[in-house]
Amino acid sequence: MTKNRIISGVLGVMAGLLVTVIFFADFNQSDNTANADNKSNAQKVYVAPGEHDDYYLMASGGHSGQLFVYGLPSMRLIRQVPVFSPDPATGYGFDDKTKEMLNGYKWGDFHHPSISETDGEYDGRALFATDVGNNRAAYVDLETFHTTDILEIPNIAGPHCAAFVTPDSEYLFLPTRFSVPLGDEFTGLDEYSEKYKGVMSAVKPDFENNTLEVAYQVILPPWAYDLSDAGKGASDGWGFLSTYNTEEATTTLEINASKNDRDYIVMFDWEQISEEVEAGNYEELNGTKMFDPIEHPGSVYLVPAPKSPHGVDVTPDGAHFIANGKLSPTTTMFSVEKAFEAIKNEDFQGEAQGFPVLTYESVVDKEVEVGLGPLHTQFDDKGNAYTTLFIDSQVVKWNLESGKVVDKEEVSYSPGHLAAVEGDTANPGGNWLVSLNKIAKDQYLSVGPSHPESMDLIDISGETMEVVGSAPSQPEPHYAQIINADKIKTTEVFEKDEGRENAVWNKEDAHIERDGDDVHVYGIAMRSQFVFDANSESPDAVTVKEGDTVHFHITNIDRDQDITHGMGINGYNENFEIQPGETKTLTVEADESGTFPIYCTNFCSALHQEMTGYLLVEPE
Ligand code: CUK
Ligand code: CUA
Repeated sequence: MTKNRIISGVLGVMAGLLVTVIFFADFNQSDNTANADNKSNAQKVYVAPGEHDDYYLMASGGHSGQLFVYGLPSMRLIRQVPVFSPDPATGYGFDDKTKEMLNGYKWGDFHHPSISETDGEYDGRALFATDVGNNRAAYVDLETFHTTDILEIPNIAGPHCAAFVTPDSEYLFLPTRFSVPLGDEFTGLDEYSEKYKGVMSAVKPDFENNTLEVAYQVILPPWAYDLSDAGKGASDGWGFLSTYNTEEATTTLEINASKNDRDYIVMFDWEQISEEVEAGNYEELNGTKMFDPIEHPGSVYLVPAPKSPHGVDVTPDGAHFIANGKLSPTTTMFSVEKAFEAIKNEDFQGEAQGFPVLTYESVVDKEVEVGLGPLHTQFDDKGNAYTTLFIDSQVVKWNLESGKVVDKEEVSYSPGHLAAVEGDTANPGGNWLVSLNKIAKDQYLSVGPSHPESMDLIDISGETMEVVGSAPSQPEPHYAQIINADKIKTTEVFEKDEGRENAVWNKEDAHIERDGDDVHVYGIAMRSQFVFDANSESPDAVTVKEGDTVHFHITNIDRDQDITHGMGINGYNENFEIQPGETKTLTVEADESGTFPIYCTNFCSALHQEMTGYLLVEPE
């Protein structure tokens, strides 16, 4: 290149730079305001690498059966916690304990997370999950983010529990979407109205042992119980359920369950019911205490609500409950005080399936014209409600006092639930709201005919709402709860418990015991080796005979934060992780002779690749 050409080249670059500078100067000037806004929105949601989000968003994973944990406001997916379905990444459902917990189930349909509460506020101890698909409830310990118990519940079908833990976590109530015949005898659909029942379960959490048990069940009419919420404050001791199909249709529900102008909100006095059950007013059915409120009246009342209501939500002070009629353009706000008054005055318009129906007029406070397809409502700290409009693809903000719509915000698209910061508690945060949209359409890079769901992050700190962020999610969050991060106190490593069953804490103690055809391996995992038998020439090999059953009891003796080991057996269809300080047992059948490499599946050190061993199965 000649000197001249270099100079002209430099000049060309300078000219280019000048154009660039002028272009940007111009852009900055002409679009100053929009630019500043964009910047502040970006700043609002930006959480720098290494910094932590302010909130956890705990989203149900729908028919994945898992819990999705996001950070807010960054909307980063932090973890998927397996609850109702197996998970190869962690070996959930593979090792003996979780395999027994899952009991063969391949899927679950988790709609509504419910964080435990004290005084009507999230306390960060546990999260409860319910499985609409297979009639289970689960306890997720929020110290470890591990599912510690799964309860299979008899006599019910489709526990579609909403965020419905009572204010001091006395009970988790599980009303059901599907009515089924009571008892074990076959009953055809022709006897639906008489013999089918919607059974609601009261499940009691045990915070000492991180477990759940059925306390009792309540017989309700054969309707679909959709959502529910616990009373608090003014309505403490009561629960509220929305219903549809009070038509009692058994076929083509889309048409036949939408005929009535009004279905019911069920109000029930769970404190009274609990006392009655305590006093012995129940019958046993399949091992549970079954309470019949028809036999023992005075605890269940019906309030007419338009029209096939979906969500029912109690205001933070507990003085009102709000029903969203999915086929009505209004949401209806009812007064708890008026309802109590109407019950006292027996202001009944008649009865349905033997239960007294209060007159609509005696309980209604106001109808709010929100828009099309209202589904769910949350609250802020300034007396406002936020309701999703499925058909309009909007979130509407309205004032509880005036009943006036304050603002509407477009979301993308078709929102189901929404979650505000602690927005279903006695003390909502009032700064963020996430719209859980059912349909993402064109929001993200296309991945073919089916798209992820979408979640829009909305700033609700001002008078008007603004979408400031968005994140995709896997199928299919229904509800989510947002909890202050400082309420969650996680375990750093599992305690070194010398007395723990099957645990070995020194590699010198690793050994193998044979008991007939059962071989018990008491081994350790540490950076960067497995030791199964300290006295063997190949301490990282396990030799057994074809036909043996091998129980790997493995303790991760690395008690440093985040040093997790995994143990995969090549060709064996088995893998599980062992977190720092944890002991797990995996049982496999050595039913074919051969050589099966064992290797660590979690990258744990520079010599992770060396962390291998063998399962040697000798022919018979
Ligand atoms: S349901 Cu899914 S959008 Cu199961 Cu809470 Cu309303
Ligand atoms: Cu242990 Cu990789």
